[in-house]
Amino acid sequence: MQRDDFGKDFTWGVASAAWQIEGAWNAHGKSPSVWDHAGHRRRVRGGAKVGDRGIDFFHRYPEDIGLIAELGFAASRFSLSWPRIIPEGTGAPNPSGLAFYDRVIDTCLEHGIEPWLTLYHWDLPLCLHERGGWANRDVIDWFADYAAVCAEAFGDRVTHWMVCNEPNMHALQILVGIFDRFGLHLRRYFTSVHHLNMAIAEAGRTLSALLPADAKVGTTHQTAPMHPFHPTSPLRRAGHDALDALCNGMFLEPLGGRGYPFAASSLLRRYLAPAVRGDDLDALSHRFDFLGIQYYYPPHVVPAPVPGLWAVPSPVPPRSYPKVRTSLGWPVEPRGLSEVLRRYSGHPVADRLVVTENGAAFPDTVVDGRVHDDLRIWYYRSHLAEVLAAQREGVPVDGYFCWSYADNVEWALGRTPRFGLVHIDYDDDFRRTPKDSARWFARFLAGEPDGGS
Ligand code: IFM
Repeated sequence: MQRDDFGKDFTWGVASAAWQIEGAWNAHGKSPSVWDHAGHRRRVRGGAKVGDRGIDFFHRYPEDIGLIAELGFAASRFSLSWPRIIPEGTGAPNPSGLAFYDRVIDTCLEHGIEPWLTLYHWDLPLCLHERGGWANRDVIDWFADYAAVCAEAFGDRVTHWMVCNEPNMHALQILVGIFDRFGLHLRRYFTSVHHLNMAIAEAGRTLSALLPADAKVGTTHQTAPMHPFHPTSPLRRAGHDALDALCNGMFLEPLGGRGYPFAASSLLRRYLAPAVRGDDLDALSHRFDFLGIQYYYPPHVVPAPVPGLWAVPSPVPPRSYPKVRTSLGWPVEPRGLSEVLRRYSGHPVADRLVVTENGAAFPDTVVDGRVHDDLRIWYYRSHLAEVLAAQREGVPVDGYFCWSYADNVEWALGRTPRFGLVHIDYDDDFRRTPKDSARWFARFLAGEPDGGS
């Protein structure tokens, strides 16, 4: 396997998100986001300082972008912080917030790195959350206005845009009450899902209307193939279909113009249907230029006596499951990546697919200035082989972004899960050390077959 096998126009990039890396949570007029708030309420392992400082990208972006270029990547996917750009959530943008992203974008371009912008990676302004957040239907307009501000500010230099990162995962944070009181907030969850979907479609239209004609507007989704994927008994089939509808279908089917998969789950009929108004199903449908596929692992699904669900991801995978696990306990199953790529090939939401996240956390340590993360190298090689296999079968996938450029704050789990190609030493002034996987990528991107190994 070598770089050229993927084609000359294939995009090689790294990915990150504002709250996970930036720090500077209240600098230059930025207001708190829901995740800052969660950190300050000790809902992030390690406490408030973890999110407040991120990996200090706010101050070190020149070093980081320089390193991304040195490694040979052509693109960097990062998100914009809504509360940095519009501290009040709505209304006047903050010139300092816009100026920060101007500097980041310009630095990328100076290094020959194409910036791929995500509008929203879960850091809702806290002030909007206090007005109901995603459960308040007004959020559709708030988000479209924010999209317009970003398009006007950066559309002259940025060609690739993603509206929202993994709405399914963000909705789960709302479900369990990370930003409120812990518990199961079913009504708020399903209402928020509908508004997220509506906002994604509307912001997609806003971006396409305001950006230059050659701009490409996509959105991303964390795809979960569920095994066994073709269950045999009717109960297993019902469980599979319900869980698939809740993880995947209720997000991508309406965007693709196919409506909600109400038949698959009574939970959808009971809790989501009441949020749907008159013409919503038409408004939900929007064709994007590309769909960002984000893949980590396939949960193993077992039957469960929960009406409307009938199946849950098992915490104890069967013996037949892959033995290699990441430090989060996720089984490493590269074939799942080609499976989801095949599945969404030809989906009406977009013609083109890009792997906008894929990666693994391992317990890396620095020894004599090196991080020997052989497992991560194996992880990337085996997943890239699946991308290539899918592409050779005709799946229209033309990009791959590693999650992540550097270790960062893994949301409520804090600093412990290390997903980066670059190690961050939190005890030594956030020192950056490229891991062996980063060196492997540098050789691979320079054209060495199989990264020279
Ligand atoms: O860190 C997250 C990222 O923010 C969204 N996708 C999954 C990653 C790993 O959990």
